[in-house]
Amino acid sequence: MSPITDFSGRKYADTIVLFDVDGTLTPARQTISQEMRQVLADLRKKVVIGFVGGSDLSKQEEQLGSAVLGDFDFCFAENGLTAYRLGEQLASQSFIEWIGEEEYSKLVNFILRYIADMDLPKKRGTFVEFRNGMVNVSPIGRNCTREERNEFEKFDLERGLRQKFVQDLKAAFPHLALTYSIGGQISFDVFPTGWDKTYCLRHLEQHGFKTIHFFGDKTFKGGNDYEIYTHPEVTGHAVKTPEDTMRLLAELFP
Ligand code: M1P
Repeated sequence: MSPITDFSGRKYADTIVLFDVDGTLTPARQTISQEMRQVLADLRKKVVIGFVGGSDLSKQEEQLGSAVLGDFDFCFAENGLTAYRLGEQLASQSFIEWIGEEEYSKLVNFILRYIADMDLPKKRGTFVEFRNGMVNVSPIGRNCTREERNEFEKFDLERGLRQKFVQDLKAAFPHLALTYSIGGQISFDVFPTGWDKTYCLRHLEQHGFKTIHFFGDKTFKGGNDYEIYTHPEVTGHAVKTPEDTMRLLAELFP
């Protein structure tokens, strides 16, 4: 285990604080406030900080700022399947290598046919977003407007369309060890079982942190923060909003 030499200037160099993004650092798919930026900059003088989100890095750059790789010590996009430490990319695995082209093709064909048969008030574009560590599936399509996004979320909450979609995928592909995670408003993520947010902890092993804090808003069973929030090596904190996060941080790290 190598010592935490790069973080030795911090007051608690053996403590890392990880944050979910949507609902924890920012409102869902929106940008970080100036107040939160300042809170994180002050926190970084005391501890090592990182974020772990389900989205890909480009969306996190939109939300947390284009300088995100410099503002956080660890950046974990796609649950840590795309990972950076002090701005340098870390080696990782990929979804397509794991699943193989043949099975992927069957999976994506099923998804596209399923969406074609869905009766929705609106459909837009980008129904499947292919990422390094997962695929993201959206019945309305990822390039809907913010208003359409909010409408779909409400429509889905009333009907459980994504829940049913996930059940049907599980039934159609029982031989694939896949996890389906509904972490946002309009979509769900599909990734190999075990590649949830706990995946990012693999990148921390060599650093020997004594305390790993995690803040998230979807910490309930079935939420995409649940696994890391309940991990035995992690001290989990459940929050409801970014304001909640700031309040808790002030209590924990005065
Ligand atoms: O970070 C939570 C989720 O954010 C987005 O979800 P949606 O677009 O449905 O609101 C996606 O990037 C998703 O992958 C991610 O898990």
